[in-house]
This record gives sequence, C-alpha cells and structure tokens, in this order.
Amino acid sequence: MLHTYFEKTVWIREQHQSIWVIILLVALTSSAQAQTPTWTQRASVGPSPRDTHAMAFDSTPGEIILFGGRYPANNETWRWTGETWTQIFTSGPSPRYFHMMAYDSNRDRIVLFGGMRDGVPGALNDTWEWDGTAWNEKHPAHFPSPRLNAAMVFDSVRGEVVLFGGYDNSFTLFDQTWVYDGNDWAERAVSGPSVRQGCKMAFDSARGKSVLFGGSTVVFTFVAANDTWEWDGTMWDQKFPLGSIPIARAEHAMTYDSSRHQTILFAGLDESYNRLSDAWEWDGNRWNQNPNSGPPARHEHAMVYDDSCARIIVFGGSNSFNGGPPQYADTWDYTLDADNDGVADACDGCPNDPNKTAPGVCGCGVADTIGFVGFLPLIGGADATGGSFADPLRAFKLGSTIPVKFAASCGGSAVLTGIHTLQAIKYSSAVDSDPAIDATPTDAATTGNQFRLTDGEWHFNLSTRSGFSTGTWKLIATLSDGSTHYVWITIKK
Ligand SMILES: [Ca+2]
Ligand SMILES: [Ca+2]
Repeated sequence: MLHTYFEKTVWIREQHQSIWVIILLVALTSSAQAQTPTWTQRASVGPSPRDTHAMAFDSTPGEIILFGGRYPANNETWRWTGETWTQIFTSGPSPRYFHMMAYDSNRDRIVLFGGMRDGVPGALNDTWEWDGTAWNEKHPAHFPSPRLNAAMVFDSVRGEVVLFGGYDNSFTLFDQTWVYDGNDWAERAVSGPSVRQGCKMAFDSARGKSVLFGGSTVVFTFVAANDTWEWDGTMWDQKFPLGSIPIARAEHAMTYDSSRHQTILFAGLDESYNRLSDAWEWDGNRWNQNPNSGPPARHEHAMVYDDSCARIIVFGGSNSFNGGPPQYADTWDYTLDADNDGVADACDGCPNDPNKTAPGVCGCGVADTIGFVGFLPLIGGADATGGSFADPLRAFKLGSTIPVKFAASCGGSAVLTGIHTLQAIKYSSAVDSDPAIDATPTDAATTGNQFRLTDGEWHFNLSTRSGFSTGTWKLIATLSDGSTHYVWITIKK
C-alpha cells in the first residue's frame, strides 16, 4: 500500500513537473516573441556626416570610440558615453576610411588596422591601439599587407583579433584570415569564404564563433554574397540557415548582442545598388528579420553593441549608391524597450513605466508627487497645513520642543523613503521675512534638519532653545519631491 502510494505520488509529481515545464516553455516562447528590439533616434549633435568610419565599444569605462571616415579622410576620435558625443582631441592614426576596429576585452584595448588614405597608393597596414586615453602605434614583427574594407572582430574565447578579406592598392581581393594576439599578427592557413570586401563579422561570445555574412566578391562591378560563415578559431564552417536569409549585400554592419545572444545585421547595399534598411538577427541556426522600422536606408555605416545598457548603437553611413554624400550624422539605438520611452530596459529603472526611468520617491508606476496629508497634532489638527501670519495655528513657549509631524503618501501608499527637511523663518510682518534657518532637532535620530520616520509618520522635534526668539514663525517642510508645505506658529515668552 505504501509502495503504491509512493509510486503514485512520484507519478503525480512528475506530471506536475512536466506541466510546469510546458507552462514555463510557453511563457518563455511568448515573452521572447513579445520582446522585439525597437529603434530610437538619439543625439542629433555629434560627428559630422560621414561613412566608412569605424566604431568599437570599450567596456572599461563603458563608452564607444569612433574613428575616421570620409570625405575627405579624417582622423577624428569621438567618444559616445550613452547620451552624448564628445570629440577627443588627440594624435593617433593618420586620416583614413575603410579601416577596421575591434575591442580586445582581455587587454582592454581597441585595435585599429589599415584602411585607406586620400591619395595614391591609398591602402594602409599599420596597427594601432586605443588604451582609453591615447592611441599607440604598435610595431608587430608580422602584419598583413596593406588592405581596406576587410572585416575584423575580437574573439574573446581565443583572445585574438580576427581579420578577414578586404582588398589592396592593385584591387586584389583577399580571402586571408589573420589573427592578432596583442603582440603579433599571424596568417591562418585555412580555406573558408571566397575572396571579398565589404563583408562584416560579429563575435558570438556565447557560442564562441565569429559570424561572417555577405560582402562583395569583386571590387568595381558589384557582385554581392549572402552566405553565412562561422570561424571557431581553427576553421571556417559554412552555415546553411533554416528559413529566410537576408538578401545579398555588402557594406552592411554587424554586431553581437550578448544579452540576447543574437548576432545583429543592419542595412547595406544590394546588387542593384539599393540602400537597405532591414535588420536581421542570427541565432546560430536561423536569420530572423525584425519587423520594426528604424533608421533610413544606408550603407557604410558603423554599428556596435553597448553592453552597459544592452543596446546597439548605429552612427552615420551613406545614402549614395557609390558611397559618400549624402551621408548621415544620426545616432540610433536598437534595444529592448518594453515601455517604449526611449530608454533601454537594461538602463531603465522603471522598465514598465513610460513616465519614469527611476523609482524615485514614489516607486515605478506612480507619479513622483508626494501627497502631503497635512501637519498632524500637536501642530494644527488633521489637515491643517498653513494658518497665516495674522492667525498662526498654535503658540509655543520659547525654549520648548515643538513636535512637528506630517504624513505623506504616493498613489495611496504611505511614503516611507526620502529625505524631508525643515526650515524656520521669523516674520516681523506679513511680507517682511528673515532668511530661513535650518531647523535643529532635539534628538540625534536624524542628521542636519531631516525628519525621521516613526510608525509611518515623519517626525521632527524642533528645539526652540537656540536661534529662536519670540514672534511669528513660519515652519517650512521641504519634501523629497521638492514640494514645500508650511505652518505658522507663534513663539511666546
Ligand atoms: Ca524603457
Ligand atoms: Ca521607463
């Protein structure tokens, strides 16, 4: 009997577990479907319109560094701190465009390689590193020949920068794979994607793969690709995605969203020279198109993931079929924003309250206005908040302690947080006032002139032993939402 009971109990428990697993899976699936990143345009002041610039996210201290671009080739360094662009006036790499940048998170260095300068021959092959404050040129023993418009990422599993493709001064296209470990460059003798330029890569840190998509397989006439490849540090593996695939393109942008484990692809130029504006996400098996509209169509833009706020930032690009003007100078982010208030969920202190980005005094979902219930006895009766100069609410003896109390609420709930302060002003007439003095409590329960919370009420035992004199006084409580409330009293001998 016990045996049967035990078996039945286990069976019931297993059934319950299965049901819970199914419910959990359904919940996860529907929340994943509901959680689609949206686009928001950010600052309109920043770098001038440009394309073929490069960006990388420096996770210490958490900022994006932008370098270069055209026309003409420039050597500007800009910093994006999440809200604003600031130019950093510093020496560094020569003016260039079509260069490559990637952030080495192990060494906390942004690596820059090659690109194109104005003039002939244009292709470059110098290696630079940004250490957070300055550019330093590196002189590795080995390095790729001059090239531009290659793809470059940092493989944080192997601890090396990976460079693929590009072309040189004689318009030779490459299918070489190079790696840089912070000390030296080495070419990997491997076969993989065909020769190409304008291809892009992103490093999927969860799966340990550098993902490559598309590019143009010739320099002048435009033959774009839409193949997907992955580099695991040793070999290239062509992927054959399930479902839809982004159309063939080059000069798009890719980055990896490490919070959502998706490789993001945005925009580019198709074989008919159309600028594109579609966004796709690669999960390792499938490309899924994001239906939300965003920045206008473009190519030769830069895009990078900002892990301080779990968002992707896009800057600039070209709306001309062959690059160059008209160019963009707009900044966009792409992120989960459940309440659509323009602040990424990861940095929104109230991710489901479109009116607030921090809990404030009243908490999320409640306006940050404190309902002042009124000064409580002994001062003046339940809702007495004022009185007047001519008719003070109460009289107190000089040298006594005045118990100032009030209750406050946010959206019907008592306010149990915040810093509320008390000041006193002596009036010699209804209009003539002395400066306010910070009131002093008689006990040490608060610092300065702050109220203390006791049983859901805010208390201040005001000493009238020093600083006070006989006459009419106005006691002013300033609440943490900035609102002020006052009560008139008389001090007598
Ligand atoms: Ca938000
Ligand atoms: Ca919000």
